[in-house]
Amino acid sequence: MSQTLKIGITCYPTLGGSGVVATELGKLLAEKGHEVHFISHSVPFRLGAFQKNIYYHEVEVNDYYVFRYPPYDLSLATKMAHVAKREKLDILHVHYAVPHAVCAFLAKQMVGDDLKVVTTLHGTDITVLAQDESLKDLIRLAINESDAVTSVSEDLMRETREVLEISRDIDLTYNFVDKRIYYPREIDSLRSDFAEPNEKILMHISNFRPVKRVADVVEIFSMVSKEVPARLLFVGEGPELPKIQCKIKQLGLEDRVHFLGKQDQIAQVISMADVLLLPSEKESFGLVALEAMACGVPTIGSEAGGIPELVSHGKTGFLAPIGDTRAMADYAIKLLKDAKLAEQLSEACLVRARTEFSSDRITEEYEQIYYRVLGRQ
Ligand code: GMT
Repeated sequence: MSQTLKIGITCYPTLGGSGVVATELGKLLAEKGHEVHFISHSVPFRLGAFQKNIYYHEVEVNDYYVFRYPPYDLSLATKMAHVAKREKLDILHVHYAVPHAVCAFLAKQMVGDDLKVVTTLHGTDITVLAQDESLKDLIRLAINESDAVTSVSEDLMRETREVLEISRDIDLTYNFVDKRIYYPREIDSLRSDFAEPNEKILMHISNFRPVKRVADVVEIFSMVSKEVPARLLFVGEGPELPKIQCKIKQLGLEDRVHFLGKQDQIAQVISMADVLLLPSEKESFGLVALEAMACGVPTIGSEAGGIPELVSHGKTGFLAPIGDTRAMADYAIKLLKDAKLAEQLSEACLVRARTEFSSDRITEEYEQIYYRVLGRQ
């Protein structure tokens, strides 16, 4: 099927893996000739340079004087409906149930049934928001009324069914990486800014929210650095950062820990690492572990959520129960002391990322879902 479509995409444009996946998907669909319309409050941060077939529609919030809280969700729903009618969209693909799938549901009521809604669940909409009784019915409605629902892992699919007590079909569509961007980069000069040639680099990249268990990263590093000359690089920013900086000071590790802040060129940054640490409490997928995998960097982390579907234990990394920092440190020591094992894992990472999680494959899976809901298969 090569018929091109008109697709509206809504995501959280300013942060997070869900925004990255939605934006990269839109760019890839546009490259394949589909017309892609991003509908959001800001330009998606990974959109980059002007590209053929990509349009951006900004949602402006009406702050009429009676509104105590300007209703962004209503403005978004209205904008979706306007864009869908004017541009004759076939599909609205929304990333996150709240509020995006709810807004798409409203837009569909305004436009008519020819407009099909595809909702992708990314995690915290289910693992956090759907636990809130006051939001449960709304999330269930948005999911049940979507023409197709996709989940980024089997674990998230299971949790969605369990928490929301729903039985509808959900497609498993893993996240992906573009191999033209994510591949092992030449990093010798960058690396020497942080580590001596004999030192290993451990890295953690996140938004430093409590679910990421960043304190575990510090504990793991503290144990590892007693056995292996090593440095720890933190990438990203977030609420736990000050606490973590205190902990590093208490443990006397300041000289060996570096904070790089938010970074755009993640492939270059990750390529410096010998291992990525991801000891999260919750993680529906763990996009950063896939980005690392595609750069040949194994992950050591927790067995939370969808991580075991992504990181193949013993082959592309090592996993331990949530909070078992001793086991994670032991795996890291084993890996960092054994050059042959490290090379084996690194090669397996490249193969797995390029086959199981290739952008070509996953983009096609999404296209098949679009054609299916439109009855054009
Ligand atoms: O992990 C976060 O805090 C950000 C969050 C988001 O909104 O982007 O990430 C979720 O979606 C990503 C893309 O599908 C997944 O890789 C993350 O695992 C997921 N986060 C959680 O489940 C905590």
